Amino acid sequence: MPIGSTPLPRPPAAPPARTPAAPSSRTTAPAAPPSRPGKSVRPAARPEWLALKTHAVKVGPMHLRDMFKADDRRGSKMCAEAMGTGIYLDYSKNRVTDETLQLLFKLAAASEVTQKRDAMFAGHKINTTENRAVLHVALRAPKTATINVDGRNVVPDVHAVLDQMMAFAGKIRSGEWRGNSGRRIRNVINIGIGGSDLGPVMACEALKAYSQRELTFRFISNVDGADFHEATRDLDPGETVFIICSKTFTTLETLTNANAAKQWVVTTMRDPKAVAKHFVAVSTNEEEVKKFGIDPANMFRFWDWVGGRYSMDSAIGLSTMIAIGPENFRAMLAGFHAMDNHFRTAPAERNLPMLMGMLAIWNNNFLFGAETVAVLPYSNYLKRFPAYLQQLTMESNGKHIDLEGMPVAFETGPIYWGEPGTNGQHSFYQLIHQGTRLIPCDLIGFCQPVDGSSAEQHDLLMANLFAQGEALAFGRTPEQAIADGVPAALAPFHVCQGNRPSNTLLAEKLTPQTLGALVALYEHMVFVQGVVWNIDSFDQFGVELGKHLAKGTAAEIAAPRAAKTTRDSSTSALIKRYQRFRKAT
Ligand code: G6Q
Repeated sequence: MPIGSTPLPRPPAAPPARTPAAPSSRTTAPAAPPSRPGKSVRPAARPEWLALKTHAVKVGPMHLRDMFKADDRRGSKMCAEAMGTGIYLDYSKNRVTDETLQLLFKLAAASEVTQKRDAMFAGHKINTTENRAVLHVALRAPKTATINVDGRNVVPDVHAVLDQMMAFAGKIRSGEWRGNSGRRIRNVINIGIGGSDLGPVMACEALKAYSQRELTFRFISNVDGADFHEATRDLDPGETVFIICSKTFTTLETLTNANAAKQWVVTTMRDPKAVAKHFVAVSTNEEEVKKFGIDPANMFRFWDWVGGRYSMDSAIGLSTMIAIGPENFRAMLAGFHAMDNHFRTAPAERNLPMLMGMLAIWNNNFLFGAETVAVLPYSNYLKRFPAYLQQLTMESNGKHIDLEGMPVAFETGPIYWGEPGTNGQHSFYQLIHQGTRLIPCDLIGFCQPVDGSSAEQHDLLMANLFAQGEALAFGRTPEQAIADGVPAALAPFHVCQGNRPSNTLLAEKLTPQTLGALVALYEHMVFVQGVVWNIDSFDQFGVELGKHLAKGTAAEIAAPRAAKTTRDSSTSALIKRYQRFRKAT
């Protein structure tokens, strides 16, 4: 499909047969999806959805070049700042008109985004498939707030855990906490996976400049023993503390790595009691923590109303707090909270999560059927941010069943991916500029560098960000190419069609506060999308299926080669071949 010219809107998807999807026997989903009598919401059948479909036919042929020419204030009009967070969004390089925005806001209103947002903040059980409240916003609520779940105010519990974390982090940072042989702790290793890993990994990298540099931070997630080996091979267990992060404390990868760590510590130090000084846990499951041998006094709690991918500001962030210190951690929470307040109170047209959520829906469902979004942070410290966002967005909104238990009639969660600029410019940006696919981009930049990097070097970094946004939107015409000295015969190869949409997020500086606000922005953007698509953004039965399957397969690998299998012929042949060669080596 030619991107720069006239992409036809996708033909409306055939309405699916409204038969309930068969519940998977492997998940813990309730057999019958939660029904909401009298509320059969079918987003694609809403008049507001259909109005956007019609409108897309009109906007499809328009080029950003003409939109900017027609209104020289577009760049200063189509922008918004989330007050109190320092985050500024320029969305003018999206292929939208004022009318598009109005229609998108009407769709949001018809989908009851604000009512559902308020229900989330009030602690209602909006994660209906798991019958849970969704209260990551309580993790950053001030002490004075009241948020009830099942009649109990959870805010004091949150602050009690924060105090416990602060005390422990302070002891590690000051050297007061000693290892079993009396030596100071110099290495902190987080063992966890998915939501119990990606947030701390990203935050520790993003805020490295604020961290206590004498401490080494490492993260072990993969069940591949190489991950454990590489993280520990040059460390002294006597100077190492392990934080075992697992909401359930039953996750195969985490427990396997935690046991490997226990063995490493106990055998090297020749003392089973060493566990007490070298292991702490972050979990909701006290019983399993105790079974592992960790004293519950060294356990940091969180709650079932915190989803794994929404947990980096809970006790799961303990490694982050040790790295950057309690004060900086509090500043990060304040950033999250400032964005929560903005999301709760700003009108739609100035509300960043609402704008980004609805614009992504426009790109995904109406104008282009854009299948992916590239996240391009112009900050090397944010190099793990795209990976973090992949989980946040794709685990939340990668759903094909709506809240009524019916298949959806449209595309849901786009694929998020990315790399920091300027590195990506020297590889995959080619496809974004001149390929056949439409890839909306989020460009993220900061006005000031964090570390000792020179102002000149930072100017160059930001010049690249601005230039890329411009090139994506306006491209390069054959005339411009020829004027730049390209021979006429080669001009077509140098043409960039432009008309590639992008958001630019600009903040003053990458501080703990800014990082918190940035993460909360994407959390709430995901929420807005999930509400409009009428899906449960807070369950993850697909991920759980993987956990379940791996256990059965591991048992089969351990069984004798001749053992009977119930598996398909491909999987069973692969297992047998693996068993043969595994033995041979
Ligand atoms: C996140 C997911 C998933 C989860 C991991 C680890 O939202 O549910 O990524 O965080 O599977 O689970 P545990 O914390 O229970 O070990």
